[in-house]
Amino acid sequence: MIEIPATPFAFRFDPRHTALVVIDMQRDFIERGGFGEALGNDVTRLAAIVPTVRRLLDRWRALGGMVLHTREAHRPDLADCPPAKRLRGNPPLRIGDVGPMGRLLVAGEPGNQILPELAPLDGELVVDKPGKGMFYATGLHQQLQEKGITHLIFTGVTTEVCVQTSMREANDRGYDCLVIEDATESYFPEFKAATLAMMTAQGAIVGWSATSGQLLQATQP
Ligand code: C5J
Repeated sequence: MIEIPATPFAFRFDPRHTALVVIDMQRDFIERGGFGEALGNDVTRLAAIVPTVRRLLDRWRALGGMVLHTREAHRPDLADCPPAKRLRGNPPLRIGDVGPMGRLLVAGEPGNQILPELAPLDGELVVDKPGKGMFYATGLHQQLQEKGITHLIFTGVTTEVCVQTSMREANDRGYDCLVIEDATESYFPEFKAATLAMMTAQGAIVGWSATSGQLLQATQP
């Protein structure tokens, strides 16, 4: 059992029953010309966490822990994309439209690929999710249960959308969840700060937060 200092109090986990979760580190959100930019965001903020996520991946792989990657991805026929999601607002490009990296948020397109620096290795679980949360319409809970996973450590983007939604879904399903503060990012710094504060408030009502340094220190070989 490993214990690390965390907010609001120490987080204890057994790496054999803990998965490192990397949420949506795909070109659609992090590179210019993708879905994130189509929504009017400055995407440059998000790339800053890539080296930190990579350090955590390297450590977790060295420990032999389970790694789970997600992508926000829709089927090419968009049958899994409700009109309420696709037609919201007035962006220049919508989900399924063709942009510089192919069709936005569509599985198999260049923009839907995970950044090469963080590419999944053979044997790592990759979940394509049509929603913001990783449990909705994915069958993931059963797969994690079959592998004996009880704890989840979250990284990725964006803090207040897909990371927070996935962590809340996980909390409701009984997982103990830790989010790594400097391995998650938002287009809006104030939303990131508020999300971390609200999830860890009230005695870790959704879960814990810690820094990558704290996790690396506690998992030194
Ligand atoms: C968003 C995500 N922000 N991965 N998706 O639409 O957070």
